[in-house]
Amino acid sequence: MKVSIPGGGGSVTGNGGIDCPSGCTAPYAAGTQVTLTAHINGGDFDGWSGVPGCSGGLTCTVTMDKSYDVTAQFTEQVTVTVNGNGSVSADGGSFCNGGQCSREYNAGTQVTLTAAAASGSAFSGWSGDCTGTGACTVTLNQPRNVTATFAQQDQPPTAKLTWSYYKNNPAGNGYDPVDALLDASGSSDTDSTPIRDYSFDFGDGSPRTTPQADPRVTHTYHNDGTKKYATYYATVYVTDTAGKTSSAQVSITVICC
Ligand SMILES: [Ca+2]
Repeated sequence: MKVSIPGGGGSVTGNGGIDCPSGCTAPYAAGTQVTLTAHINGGDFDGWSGVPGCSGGLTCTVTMDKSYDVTAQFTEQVTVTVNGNGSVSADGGSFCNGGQCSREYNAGTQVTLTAAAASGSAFSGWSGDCTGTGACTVTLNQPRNVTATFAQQDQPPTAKLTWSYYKNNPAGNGYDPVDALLDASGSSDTDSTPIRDYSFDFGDGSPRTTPQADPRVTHTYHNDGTKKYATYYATVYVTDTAGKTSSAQVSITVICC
């Protein structure tokens, strides 16, 4: 009697000395009845081959009327967990688009898992039975658990700019000079790279401010008298800690004289 366990995934014992994988062959006198028992290790049992009358049960009884080559096929499960926005394919086919997914294979099968990030996300890497960020190949000689983690990619801030008078204008609102408070405090950036600083271009030829943490700045606008209405476009540049910038603009009109 010879027992084979292709790919592992369990063991087989039997009366008369069979204890596979350590002892997979044993001699028997003709006519002996041998009962083989499959012992699962984590996965499942697919079945016996080589003995007429034995199929998927965990035990197989053979009467030794000749030599027997018995194969015990176990299965093992691979479980994939997807953290974040992305998917994992197995050997090129769809496998897991989120949450947790499991699949069973014949023990010993090699499965190659590939991660794909969704738009706006990036693949951070594998954990569990794989590491790194490349393809993940697992050999199913035992149950395998793999987690694919996807992180939201850095997004630029959302810039917002408003303006108001920061002191009463004696000439009346809109008339030269306009003492403007430019306020970008409504800007936002809620990802892992928040807003770092603000820089203002007043739009009247004066130099752009150096980046500052304060989202607000004051500036006095004038009308040089060449036309009744002088309109300026003030711009704020909002930059996050990853260096991504976005901008917003307001217009400020100064009435002459
Ligand atoms: Ca950001």
